Order: sequence, then C-alpha cells, then structure tokens
Amino acid sequence: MSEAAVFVLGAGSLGLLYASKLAKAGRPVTLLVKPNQAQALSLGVSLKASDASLPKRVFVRLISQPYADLSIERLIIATKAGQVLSALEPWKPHLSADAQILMLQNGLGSQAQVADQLLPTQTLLAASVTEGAYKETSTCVVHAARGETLLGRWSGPDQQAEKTWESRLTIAGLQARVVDAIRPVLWHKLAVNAVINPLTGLHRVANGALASREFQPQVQALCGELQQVFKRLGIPEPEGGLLGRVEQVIYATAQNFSSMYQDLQAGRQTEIDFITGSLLKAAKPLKLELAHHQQLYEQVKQAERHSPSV
Ligand code: KPL
Repeated sequence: MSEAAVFVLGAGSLGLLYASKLAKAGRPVTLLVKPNQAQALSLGVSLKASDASLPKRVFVRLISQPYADLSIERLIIATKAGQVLSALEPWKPHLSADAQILMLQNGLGSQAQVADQLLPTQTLLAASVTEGAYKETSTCVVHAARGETLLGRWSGPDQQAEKTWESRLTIAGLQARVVDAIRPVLWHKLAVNAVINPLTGLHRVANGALASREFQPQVQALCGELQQVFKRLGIPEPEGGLLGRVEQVIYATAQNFSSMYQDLQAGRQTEIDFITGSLLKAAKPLKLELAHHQQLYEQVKQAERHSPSV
C-alpha cells in the first residue's frame, strides 16, 4: 500500500525544512501556501545542509486554495504559534476523519486551540523541535544545526500515530523520537524560550551573550520563577535542572539569533503570548507572582507595538 502524502502548512524555515527533507527522501509532499508564496516556490525549495554548502533543489507540490475533493490525511503544522488557527481554517474541512496532525509550534496554547477544533476521530501530535534552520531567501532554507524532534500524542485515538511519524521523519534524515508524555517536554522547551527569547529580543544580542555576567542575575531569577511553577504543577525539571538546561542551550546555540530577536528585528508579531503569556496564565490560579517574567512580557508587548509592521 502506498504511503499517504504529507501536507505541510506553513512555508517558514521549519515548514520548508520538513517539506524538503521528506520530499528528498521520496515521500509525496504538498506544501499548503498562501497565494502570494506559490509563484516563487513553484521553482522548488532550495535546501542547504549548512551555510557554506551548495543548495539542493527539491520540487514539492503546492496548493494555495482548497478544492472540492481534497483529502488531508497527514498534516504537519509549521506556522508560528499565533498563526495556527487562521492558517488552518481553510484546510480544516478537508482533514480526513482519521487525520494525523503533527504540530511543531513553540510554547503552549496553540496545541489546545487545535485540539478543540478536531473531531474525536482525528489524532493530534505535538512536537518539541530543536532543529536550527533559517530562510536565506523566500525559497531557500539552511539547515544550520542538526537537532531533534521529540513527539508525543496530545489528543485522539490513533495509538500508532507517534511511531509512524517517528519513522517517517527518521527516514527523511531528521532525528525524531517518541516520548511517553509530551506536555513536560513542551514545558521544558517553553522554559528555555521564556528565558532566552525575550532577553535576546529586547537587548538585540545573540543567545551566547546571556552567558555573560551582565545577564546572569536575570537568567537566574527567571529560572527561579519557572522552578516555582514547575513545582506547583508537578512538572519534573529536565535532567541537569532547569538552570542547567537553559545554560546548556545558551552555550549550544551561542551564535544563534533567537526567533524572538528575529521577529522583533523584522517587525513581526512574536510568540510571547504562547511562551511567557502561557507561563503567566498557568501561574495565575496558583497565586504565584512572576515579577521578572511579567516585566519581560510587558516589555516585549511594548516592543511589538513600536515595530512598524506588527
Ligand atoms: O528555540 C529557540 C528560539 O530561538 O526560538 C532557541 C532554543 C532559543 C534557539 O535560538
């Protein structure tokens, strides 16, 4: 039996990376794009293994408008967290009754929004992604640093879905691993993003700058507040502790400019509501005051307001 085609919603860096890797491995892939993206991408997606390598052109099928008998059985949602619902809207009626949907978003909040919209027969998986990728042009993606896709079931009945996505991604050359419980893993990633992203975005520095003495007190205070929330919610800390994990990511991604830095720089809306916003929402009923995170949240919101195109 031939394997179902994979549909990828979102032509950002992760969307192009996953689509081109799957297509290169021989999987039928369809990118669901906005009408204004279709023309450029009709010449294919260029995938670069690193900054210095030559791009490989990969052709993927493109659809910018749903048609009557379109049926989507396997979908990767690769948009920013804040765009998931509006991007999914036109395609939702075309999800098959047993569709498997894999979400790659940072933070928490968008997964529950999508789960609320699905039929009980459709299965939703969430992933925490550490792949380093950026777009060099609107059609060229650079796979700058190899990472991992940790995935697990968020909702729905298909107990085989995690394993099949794991092997699908592994065959495509992406490191993927099923975890028993995806929610703590998403919280760990949220914690890392809640420390690194607002600080680097507001101060316009690369991730590695946070290792300097100047930022140490803030990094520690933010981790301390996160620890209180984890404790009260019963979320185990990652191996090596929360501060240890944040420091490890700061060192491992020292040269990177965080996604929030890039969003603020480009005048785009950030994912602050799904990162720090979700953290503050979780802390409220626990009556925990997270003064440092609250302050960063307000500062990023203000920076967004002052960005010309947000
Ligand atoms: O996930 C990231 C992001 O920028 O959103 C980190 C891990 C901070 C790497 O830059």
